[in-house]
Amino acid sequence: RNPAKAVKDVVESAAEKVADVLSPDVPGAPGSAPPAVGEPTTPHGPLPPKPEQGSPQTRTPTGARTGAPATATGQQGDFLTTSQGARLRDTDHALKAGPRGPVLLQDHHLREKITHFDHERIPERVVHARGAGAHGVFTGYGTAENVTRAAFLAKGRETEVFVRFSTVLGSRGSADTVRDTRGFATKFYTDEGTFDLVANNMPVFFIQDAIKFPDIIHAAKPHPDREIPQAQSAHDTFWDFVSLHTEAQHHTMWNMSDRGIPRSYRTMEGFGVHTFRLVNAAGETALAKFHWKPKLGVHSLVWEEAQLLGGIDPDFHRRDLYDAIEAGAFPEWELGIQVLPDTPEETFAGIDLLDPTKIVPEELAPVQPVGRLVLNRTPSNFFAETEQVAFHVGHLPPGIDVTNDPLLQGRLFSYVDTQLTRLGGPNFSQIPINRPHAPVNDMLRDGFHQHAVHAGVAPYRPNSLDGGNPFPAGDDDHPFVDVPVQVTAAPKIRQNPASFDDHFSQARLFWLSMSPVEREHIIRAYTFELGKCYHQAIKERQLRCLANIDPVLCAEVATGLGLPAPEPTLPLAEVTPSPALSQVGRQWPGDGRLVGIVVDSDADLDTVGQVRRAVFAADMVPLLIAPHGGRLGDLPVQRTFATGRSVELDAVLLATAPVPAPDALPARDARADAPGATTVDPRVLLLVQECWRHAKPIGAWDTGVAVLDRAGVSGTPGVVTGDTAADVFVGVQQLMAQHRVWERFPAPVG
Ligand code: HDE
Repeated sequence: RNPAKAVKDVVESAAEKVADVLSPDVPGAPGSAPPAVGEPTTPHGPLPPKPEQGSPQTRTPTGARTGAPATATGQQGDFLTTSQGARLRDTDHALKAGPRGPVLLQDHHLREKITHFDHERIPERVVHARGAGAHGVFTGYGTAENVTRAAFLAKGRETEVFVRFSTVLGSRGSADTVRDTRGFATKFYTDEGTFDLVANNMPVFFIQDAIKFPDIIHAAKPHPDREIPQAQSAHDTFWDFVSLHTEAQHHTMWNMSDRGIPRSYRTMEGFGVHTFRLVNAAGETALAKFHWKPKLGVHSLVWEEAQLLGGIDPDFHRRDLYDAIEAGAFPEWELGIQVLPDTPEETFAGIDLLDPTKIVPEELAPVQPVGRLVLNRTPSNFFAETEQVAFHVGHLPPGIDVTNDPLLQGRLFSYVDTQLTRLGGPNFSQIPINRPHAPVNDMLRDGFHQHAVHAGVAPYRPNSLDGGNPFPAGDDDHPFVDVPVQVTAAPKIRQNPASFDDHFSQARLFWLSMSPVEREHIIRAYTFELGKCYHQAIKERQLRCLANIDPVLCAEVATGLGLPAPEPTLPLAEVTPSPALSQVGRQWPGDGRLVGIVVDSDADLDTVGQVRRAVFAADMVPLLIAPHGGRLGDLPVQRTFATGRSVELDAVLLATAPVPAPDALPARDARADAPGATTVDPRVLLLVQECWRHAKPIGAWDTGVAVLDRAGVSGTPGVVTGDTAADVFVGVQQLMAQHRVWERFPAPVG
């Protein structure tokens, strides 16, 4: 399905429906009462299966479709049964010796019900516990054929995918908008076996060798004594580790930048981090780095928004993902590769390609698009799909192979190992979401949770009893072939190459590539995080690291901490900035962005209706924010002044100047009594002032203009007024293309 067309369809034929999806007051919308089906007193036939109950759930372990959605069960039959299918008369009362008990041990239904409940939870992921997933389709462009034989990249080839986004540090129930790295793991169910691209939204990692992974994670997770802080890096153990283990400085800089607080999963880049080795049909190899490029561009929250959202809507990113898909604004990325020659040195432009703390700037090796990912379906069941999905960097199709990056090599071990505990045994690839879509014909047998009923007597090779099956694939049968890379004769040693000792040059490259406003954000982030540390020695040590990255950065953070700025201990690296790393200065489409429209019964509702349609026509979603829920005239209200908060909006339009309800508390803000003051509902004032602080475009017409005066923002950058509401929206839309009104941020750091 073409997402652009889907949005147009929504606009033209069902504009109301999209708004209704977001309206808690409309039947069928999330949060509203379910559609009326009568009182639940009589057995009735099964509900129709949801469309999502199709593949990949309907695959057998051998990849064959079963026809019936055998695994899509639950709440669909006429009668309640035990797990064995016996119909039950009563599930509300335990079996007792008389109404006053005691309860009888023989009550199998009671024990089955409670025992199953007792075991409903599985261990959360040790990292990346908090996540949200979606199904989609990947379409190859055919542009990678000269470098890889991976068939799913062929021109026009469509492959089903499941993507799971995540934060790294927080528990399953933690907030979405914390400052952290984000996971971006994609399972491509290719015809040649599953390919898992287990990526992050940052292109580098804290450590160069997998053996350090427990160290960085122990340091970053909550302190072991009090188990705080949750989902944060702003604490002593994290900064203790990264200031001592200086190879972490580059990744830490990314975390302190706006990349650490994405606006949406839809506006994140993704990076495979490691260098992979590609093999083409002729057996020639190239090195490559994988990139996901979001269609909507890279956008971030501002720190105050992220903090507010942690309380107001801890599910902000999840909700955004699901709402966008359900509204037809399907999230979209291009997969790209940087292709680098496979030389014995495994370096490019002096950059060691096995060092996962280094990037290759796009200006030196352009990212070449090789396919398109569209997420178009939300999961039917969070646990079955998002929680049970199991990724592995070793799940590779023919044409893509690993390199000797020591971080990648350790990951190759870790991912199966962790699933053994998390998913309870070695058969997790038989869980519906993990089943390959390619035919599976392995000789793995038995084990906990074995679902397959394997036929045959000879799961070994060679055999004659099963006719010699299964046979190894020949060269012409598209097998996975390990690239016969030359292993250099070298002593067995616990050591990294000398080039891995450069820990600061690319942190400096990143810093110098930022625009002034992005640098300002980085300074504030370091100052905030180090300001939350208790130990003076840690702050001083991190300042010494910053001095080796950039003296301005170091001095600004030192000032914020009230500490002297140390001198660098190493010469500052000579680097060429990479403009591609900056988020500022580009224009992006606004698909699926949220535009709040403040209205009340005094507003010109015809004009509001026209603006609302214009917002839809721009592929954005209008949210009417009114004093009460329900409808204003014919228009559905999505948020009230009580439930609407600025942080979920990308821009706000004011069609009116709502006065506070006479009985509202607080009825008026303090300044309302000042001579000549216009009284505006303080919740609307707060909304406008927050939008202004967070550098969001603001527009007003008619009496709405008075709100700008009361909020003290009239005539400032990014505040649009005009003769007609249509003009105002056009002005706001233009501003939205650059995401924020960057001029509103404090004076740039030079
Ligand atoms: Fe992971 N990582 N990781 N990681 N990782 C896991 O596997 C690990 C690394 C990444 O949504 C775990 O199934 C080691 C880099 C993502 O299910 C575990 C090392 C990158 C996800 C694990 C790394 C990642 C994980 C925990 C250093 C970016 C979430 C649960 C050698 C390229 C996948 C699980 C999902 C999850 C180990 C480093 C990305 C423990 C040992 C670098 C997106 O196996």
